[in-house]
Amino acid sequence: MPMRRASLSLLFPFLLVSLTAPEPALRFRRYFVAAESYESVGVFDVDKNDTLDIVSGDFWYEGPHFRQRHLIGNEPRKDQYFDDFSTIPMDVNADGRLDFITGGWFDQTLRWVENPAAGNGKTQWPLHEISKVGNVETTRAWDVDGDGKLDIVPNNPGHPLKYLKLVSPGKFQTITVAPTQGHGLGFGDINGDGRGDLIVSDGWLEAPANRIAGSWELHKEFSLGTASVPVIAADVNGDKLTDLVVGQGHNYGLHWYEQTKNNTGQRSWTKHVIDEKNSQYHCLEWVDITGDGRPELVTGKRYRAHNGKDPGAEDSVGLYYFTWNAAQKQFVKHDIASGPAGVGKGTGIYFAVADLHKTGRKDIIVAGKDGLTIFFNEGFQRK
Ligand SMILES: [Ca+2]
Ligand SMILES: [Ca+2]
Ligand SMILES: [Ca+2]
Ligand SMILES: [Ca+2]
Repeated sequence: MPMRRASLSLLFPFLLVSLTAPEPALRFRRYFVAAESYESVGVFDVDKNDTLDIVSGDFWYEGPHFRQRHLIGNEPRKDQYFDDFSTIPMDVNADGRLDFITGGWFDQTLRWVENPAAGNGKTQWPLHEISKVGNVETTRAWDVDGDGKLDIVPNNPGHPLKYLKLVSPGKFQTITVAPTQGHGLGFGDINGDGRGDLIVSDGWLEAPANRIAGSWELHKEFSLGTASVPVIAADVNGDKLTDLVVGQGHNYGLHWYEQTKNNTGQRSWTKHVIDEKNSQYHCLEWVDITGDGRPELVTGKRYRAHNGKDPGAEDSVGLYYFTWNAAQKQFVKHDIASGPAGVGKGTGIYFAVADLHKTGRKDIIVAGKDGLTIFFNEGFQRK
């Protein structure tokens, strides 16, 4: 009924504007890679030919098409999982080829997997045990001691909190930070003294001046529950105070905690809802995918995080990005792939964001018990 629509827009021009000018959304092209059920994926140039490759579980996939795949090893299945909960690229043996760091809940071991010098896909990758650290929920890499090099920080619920520093090729030093920790882990400078602090489920640990020999003071200023890995530490609202973005790894909810300080310097935290419609926000990334120079939040629901036993396990799965609306002081949710399992895409426990084809736009690479998929970032939709 074109006549009727025309007269409505004459009467209410603002109505037409508000309906036809939503916040622009990125378009993603979905690209199937493999029907594997590893939950972690990393991106790096395995064979040093200047194309980025994908590494997930027992396979690596040659860029730029990711159709040629090569066997890395034969990790045995543990219950319904593989003991492979991170894919952190790091040249551990200093031979100029990137290896990766992983570890698992069941074997309680961190290990590095050596990218072999010869073979280019014909040789399996040697496994090296780093340390028996306790059940590994997942692992992240941050420069904890501030020397400009990444350290390895496993989340070991119920076990001591520590970071591992690569001190010489193949050799790590373990520095214990706290006697125990819960589910969830983050890193960032909470108190603005220039030193990155560690965030655990029941508070934050203040980095001492000497981050190797000093003691880390726990400030129990919040309780995050069964929190995501990572917990994001970033200044969400632009007031120069570091805030937190926290997913519930095994329950419903995604929140941000606003840091405020009163005039005596007393810190407090205000919890704000980002999204309570989904559960199993286990893995979050804070990265600029829109290309405006400011980071967005990329996350989603992990498919079968606890093999169907978590609240919301029967719900649709999804991968999303959230932009910050400064005027309304809230996050805006954008779908990348949501819907019933098999239609939407779960996020796994460790996903990667990388510009795979040098387009200048960052793509999202997601593993999980519902397969390995790339979402190529095609920029903003043209209307
Ligand atoms: Ca390559
Ligand atoms: Ca190496
Ligand atoms: Ca600090
Ligand atoms: Ca802030």
